[in-house]
Amino acid sequence: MVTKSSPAAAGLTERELSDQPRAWARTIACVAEQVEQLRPLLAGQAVFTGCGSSYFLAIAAARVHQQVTGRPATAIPASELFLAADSALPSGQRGPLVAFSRSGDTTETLRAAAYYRDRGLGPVIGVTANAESPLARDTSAAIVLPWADDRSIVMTRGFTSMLLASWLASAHLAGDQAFLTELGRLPGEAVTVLDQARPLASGLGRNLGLGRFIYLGLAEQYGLAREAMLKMKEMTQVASEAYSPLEFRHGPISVVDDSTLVVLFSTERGADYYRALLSDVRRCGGQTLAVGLPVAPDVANFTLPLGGELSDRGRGLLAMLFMQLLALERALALGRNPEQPQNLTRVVELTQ
Ligand code: F1P
Repeated sequence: MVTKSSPAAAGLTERELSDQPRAWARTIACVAEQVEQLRPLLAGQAVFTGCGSSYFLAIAAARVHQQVTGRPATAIPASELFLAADSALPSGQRGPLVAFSRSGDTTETLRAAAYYRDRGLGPVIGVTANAESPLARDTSAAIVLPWADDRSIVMTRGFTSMLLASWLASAHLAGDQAFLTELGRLPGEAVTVLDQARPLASGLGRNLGLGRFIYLGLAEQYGLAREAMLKMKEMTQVASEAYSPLEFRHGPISVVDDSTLVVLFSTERGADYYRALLSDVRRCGGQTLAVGLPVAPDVANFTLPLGGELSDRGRGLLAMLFMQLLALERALALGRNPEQPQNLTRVVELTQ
């Protein structure tokens, strides 16, 4: 593995995190300009791929693509695509591969793209923040978002902007005006959320009585929950886990104690089940937080209602701002430098 380190600068993560409304607005304009060129390439059954944060966003991208366009879509970690294609790829796969990589340089993602291209399975569409990268240059088409590149190792605006780009492309492809209108509102909503979410993120992030963070998210929000878990791990090295909400009772609930915070991506779908789920967590001594769809005050210890008029998907993207802030606040409370996460490099390049 070769290390490419990123320059550390005080407050870089904070600045990039706070820049998301601007990055999202540019992303919306960029995808609107490129969508006609992408439309023919996106036809057919789609596979979404990436590594780390970019794989987690692939999960959220694939779920929404299938839901919005009605076309089958699946997410596969890049390494599995070339190491275990026989069990990972849908049999008889024909259609686009959408490969996400902030750097556009991650070896596994490039190998997955090459594997797919060499077998003639369909066009490869890169989504990246790096215009000079192989993923931008050597693919059938690319959505390039240079304003979303993070200089920080830990991805913040890169994650949400690449995901937004994918959701926009799916909405354009399906002609889903309601979803496009909703996505268009998100930069404005994000300004408000960044402001309103800070006190809660700071209060919980700096509460060192909490030592384990568990994130629960349904459908596309499962990808978001895994990214929230990864932010906490990368920035703080504090124990964190992620599950599909009702999976949590099937074993993982055994770790809950009074140092556990269970963070639910609160959604319309599943809402009927969440009161009982969070009540079970509280009975085991854990603290609970619902972010997204407003819940009654007695459902969770803490709530952060988001975007009253939005759908689960819009609220989910806004919820990521809080999740990033929570991890950042915990890192600062522990005296860790979020710009220099332990054992991590900005790009994982394989030498074998
Ligand atoms: C993907 C990634 C990041 C992770 C780490 C290593 O990078 O796995 O998610 O935080 O920095 O790289 P990329 O392919 O999106 O550039």
